[in-house]
Amino acid sequence: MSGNFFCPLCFNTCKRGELWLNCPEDYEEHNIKLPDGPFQKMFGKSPSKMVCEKCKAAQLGNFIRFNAIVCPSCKEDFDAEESGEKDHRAIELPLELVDCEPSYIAVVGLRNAGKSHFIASLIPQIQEISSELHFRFICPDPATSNNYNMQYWKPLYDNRTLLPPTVPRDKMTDWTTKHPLIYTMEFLPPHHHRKIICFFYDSAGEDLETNDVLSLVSTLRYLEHAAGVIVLLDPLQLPGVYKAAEMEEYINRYHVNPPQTSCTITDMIQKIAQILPKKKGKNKIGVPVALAFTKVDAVRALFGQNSCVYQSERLADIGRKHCVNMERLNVIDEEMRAWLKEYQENDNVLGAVEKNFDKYACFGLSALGDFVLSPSELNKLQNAPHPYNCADPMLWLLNQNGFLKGR
Ligand SMILES: Nc1nc2c(ncn2[C@@H]2O[C@H](COP(=O)(O)OP(=O)(O)O)[C@@H](O)[C@H]2O)c(=O)[nH]1
Ligand SMILES: [Mg+2]
Ligand SMILES: [Zn+2]
Ligand SMILES: [Zn+2]
Repeated sequence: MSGNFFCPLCFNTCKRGELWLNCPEDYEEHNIKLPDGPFQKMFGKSPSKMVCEKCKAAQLGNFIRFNAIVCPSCKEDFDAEESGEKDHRAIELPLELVDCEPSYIAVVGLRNAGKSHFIASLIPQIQEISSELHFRFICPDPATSNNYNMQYWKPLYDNRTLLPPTVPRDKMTDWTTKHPLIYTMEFLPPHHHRKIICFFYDSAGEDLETNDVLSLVSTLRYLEHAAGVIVLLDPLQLPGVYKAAEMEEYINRYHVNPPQTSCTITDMIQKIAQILPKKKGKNKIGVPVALAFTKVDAVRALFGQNSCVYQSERLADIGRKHCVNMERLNVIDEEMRAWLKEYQENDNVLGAVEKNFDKYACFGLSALGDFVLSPSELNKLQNAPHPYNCADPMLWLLNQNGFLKGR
């Protein structure tokens, strides 16, 4: 990790030596600045092994270790906040951040694109394939496990209810929702041994609808640092899909809204392209962009019988000798592009993507599997979700970033 630290919570940058190490005993005067500098790097202890000397001196315990780091701007905001119910965990970040390469994964898409359901199903799907692909996927952050369980897993998988719309970032009040989801990934042979810390941001679609580029840049500031972007697209928002006779029944049953004209998929892609950093000396964006169509269960009738998008349920096909099966991803990419060409009509998504992004690939996934609402209760699912292909965009991004080898 370089000398500068980009805070995944407040999006400010500071020097590593300005970060606070947090003593778990809740004595503010115990917290110290992160020891940094060349000497520390060569001979120093990893912060996760450092014990709090003040706890030792106060005989609270000899081996009480610092348990989190806190960014100075977050701390300043926290100290200035006057409201009664302050929770220090709101600004604590896992110590692993100091030792791992950070990797910011943005999940963006218009309102209703399926972002929240995608994230709900992505996490268990990554977990499921991690041993096959020889990497460890671990949550080092108590706020994340709490947030994931309460906001995603419990409602969708335990209670089988659809998730409510995500609150736009500037209206968020509960700190747990402001926290991105934080996981570490450690890659094992045949991959190069590396450990990264991944931040997943679930954004509200409204964030992207604004035409005010400045406000967009400020809510999506993490995009400037993104190692990869997953753009989720609702296939039902493609003009050709919405019009298709095969879709009529589904559209009526679930009251699907017609494609938005105020912000089309192409408009959204252009906005994202404005924020992402351009490749040096080039006009295109260098960051890999995964264009993932969600809800493909709903549009099955518009694909051929033997479409490979729907043949990916077998876990064994995802990997090849513990590497990512790139052939499978390439076939899906090709098929999705051809499909998009047929159904995008006057919303020229492919044109916008081609023009702006250097590296991109298309995917098709379903966060819910065969989606059936209960006839009696609105928003209740009839059976538990059985998602498919949700990890594909992530596997591709990890491969493009050199973390996972492909075959
Ligand atoms: N058929 C189908 N519908 C889905 C799926 N995922 C989401 N949806 C529908 O799309 C709606 C919006 O999803 P949501 O994740 O809240 O979208 P967000 O606004 O982008 O976060 C949900 O209420 C569901 O009705 C899926 O995998 N299949
Ligand atoms: Mg949402
Ligand atoms: Zn202490
Ligand atoms: Zn911060």
